[in-house]
Amino acid sequence: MRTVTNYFIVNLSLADVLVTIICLPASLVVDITETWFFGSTLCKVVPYLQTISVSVSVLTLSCIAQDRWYAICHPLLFKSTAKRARKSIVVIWVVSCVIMIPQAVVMESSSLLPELTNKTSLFTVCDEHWGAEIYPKVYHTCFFIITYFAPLCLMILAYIQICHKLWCQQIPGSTSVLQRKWRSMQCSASTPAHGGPVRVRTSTVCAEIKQVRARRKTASMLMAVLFVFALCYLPISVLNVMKRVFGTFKKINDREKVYAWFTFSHWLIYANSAANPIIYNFLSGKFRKEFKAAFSCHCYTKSPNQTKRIRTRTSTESRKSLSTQVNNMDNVSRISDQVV
Ligand code: NVH
Repeated sequence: MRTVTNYFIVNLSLADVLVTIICLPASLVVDITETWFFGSTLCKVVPYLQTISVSVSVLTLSCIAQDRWYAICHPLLFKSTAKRARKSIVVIWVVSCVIMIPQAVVMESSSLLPELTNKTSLFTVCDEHWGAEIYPKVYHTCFFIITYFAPLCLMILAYIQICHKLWCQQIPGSTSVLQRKWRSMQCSASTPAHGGPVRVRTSTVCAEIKQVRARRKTASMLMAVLFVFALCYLPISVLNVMKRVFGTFKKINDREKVYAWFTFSHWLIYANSAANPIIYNFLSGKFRKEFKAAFSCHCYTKSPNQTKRIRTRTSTESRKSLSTQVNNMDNVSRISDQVV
C-alpha cells in the first residue's frame, strides 16, 4: 500500500538499517574497549552517519505527524500525495547530510600517547576537536533543540489535536444516534450498487465512520512509535548535553558508572531501530499481512486483480477527508430518522 505514511515508515526503517549496520558495531567496540580501531577516515564517517540517521528519523517522524495533522485537522488546507512524500524524503536526506557536515569536520582520531601513534591503535580515541570552548556548547545545545526538543514538542502538539479530532469530536454528517447504530452494525455491509439516494448517503456516513476508525488505529500506532523514539533517545540526548554543554563528567571519580550510563543509552538508540517493526507488528494488522506476503513466498506473483485493488486503495488514501463530501446536515438527519 503506497500511502504517504507508509513511504515515511519505509524511510524511517532505512535510517534504522543504516545505523544498525554501520554505527552499532562501531559503538559496541568503542563501548567495550574505549578505543577507536577504525582509522581517521571512519572516525569522521561513522559519527557523521550516526547524526544523519538521528536527523532523518526525527524529520521523518515530523513529516508523518504533519501529514496526519493536515489530513485529519485541516483536510482542505493541504493535499498530501505519494509524489510529495517521495520529494519530502529526498529533501530530508539532503538536509540531514548538509546540516551534519560540521560533525564530520570536528571528528578526529587522536592518540592518548603520541609516541605510539604509528605503532598501535591502542590508546587511540575518536572525539570532537573544537577551536574554542564555546563552540561545542553552542553546537550541542542547537543539536539537542533541533534533533530532539523542538520536533518532539511540535509533534506532541500535533497529536494532541489529532486525538481531539478523532476521539472527542462527533463525525460530521452523523448524529450520535446514527453513529452508535452504525457502530453496532460494524459498518460491514457493502455499498449497494443500485441503492436509492438515501442508501448512498447512509453509506457515505458509514464510510466516514470506517475512515475515522482506520485513522484512530493508524494514529495509535504512530503515537506508539513516537513515544518509544522519545524514550529511547532521551538518555543519550540528556547525557550528551550534560557532557558537552555543562561539562558534568570532567571531574568525576565514578568513571565506571558514567561509562555504563553512556553504554546503556547507546544501546537504547539501537534498540529503538529494532522496536519499530515490533510496534508495527503488534499494532497494524495490515503490516502483519503485507509482511507475511512479502517474506513467506518469493514465488508469489501479483494477479491483475490484486494490482488493481492496490491501485484503487492508493488513490482513495490520497483523497481529501470524506467529511468534505457530507455537507447537507438536513439530509443526514433524515437518514438517521429512517435508520433508527
Ligand atoms: C554528534 C558519536 C561519537 C551522541 C543521539 C544520538 C547520538 C548522540 C546523541 C543523540 C558510535 C552530536 C551529538 C552525538 C554520539 C554525536 C562515535 C560515534 C558516535 F540521538 F549518538 F547525543 N551527539 N563518537 N553522539 N556521537 O555518540 O558524533 O554521533 O562511532 O557512531 S555523534 S559512533
